[in-house]
Amino acid sequence: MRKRLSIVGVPMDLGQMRRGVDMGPSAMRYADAVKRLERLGYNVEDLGDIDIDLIDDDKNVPPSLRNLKAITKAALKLADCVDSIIKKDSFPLVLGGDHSIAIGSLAGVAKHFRNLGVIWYDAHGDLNTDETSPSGNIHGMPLAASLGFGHSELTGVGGFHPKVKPENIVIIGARELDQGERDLIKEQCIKVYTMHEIDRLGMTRVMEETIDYLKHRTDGVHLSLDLDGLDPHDAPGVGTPVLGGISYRESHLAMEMLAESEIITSAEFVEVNPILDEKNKTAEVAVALMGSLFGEKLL
Ligand code: 4U7
Ligand code: MN
Ligand code: MN
Ligand code: MN
Repeated sequence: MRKRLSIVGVPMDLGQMRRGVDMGPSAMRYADAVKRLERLGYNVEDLGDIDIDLIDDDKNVPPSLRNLKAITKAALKLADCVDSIIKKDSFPLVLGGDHSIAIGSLAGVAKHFRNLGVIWYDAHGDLNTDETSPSGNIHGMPLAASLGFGHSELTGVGGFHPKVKPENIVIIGARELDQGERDLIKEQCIKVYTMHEIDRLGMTRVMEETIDYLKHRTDGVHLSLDLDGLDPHDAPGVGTPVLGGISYRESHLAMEMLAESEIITSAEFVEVNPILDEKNKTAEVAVALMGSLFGEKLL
């Protein structure tokens, strides 16, 4: 991993219905993200937050794509920001915000890798389109959009698509998938470790296989970590909690193995909602996991 690290916050809450997730970046900063990473020897710059403009959807935007205009605009800004971070040879670390921001992160990162890999650590697949989404919430669509499926304004961010090929994706922690998402996973042969595989194989084997799989076929890997991938007992401050998730310890192990593998070239931590949290627990968990991802060790 590079020794320079650039943090950018994206106070976005328009990709879903529960207010408060726009305060995620502040909560992770309050949990001392910057100090924690500096202690590991990184040269950390905090670029602050991207401005999110409220743009009313015009009459052409269907209710199945709530806040399409504002989300697209934020994605363009974030893509530019991530692009310039990589250009100056720093590691982009994006703090969310709801998961719709991944459309921008991936658009920025994908400009730099011909064969980008993506680890999607999440209870959900985020593989809906406006045609399959049961909610119309764009935070359930970013992985589909990055594959080139869905509305052209979302897939076209950055002026090219797809950002990632289906065979370069690994989803870890899935336990709630909509029918359209299941169909897309099968049709596109996307590799998924559901909670069943995590229980059965153990996190060690899941991460060994994931790293081995991505190492050989990609030239960079983006980690998109939705805090709802963790069990709500360990990460209660999320908008769409699902029981039976990945534990705090398993998540540390996963991050430690990624650190050792040195395959990760960009990362984002999303869906931290301080209003739904217990004290600042979920932000603290996110920052602790960042520590492990960037090489923190006890001895
Ligand atoms: B998250 C959902 F229907 N699939 O599309 C949807 F269950 O970024 C949830 O992973 C999406 O938190 C969750 O609205 C998006 C729903
Ligand atoms: Mn999720
Ligand atoms: Mn998600
Ligand atoms: Mn969520």
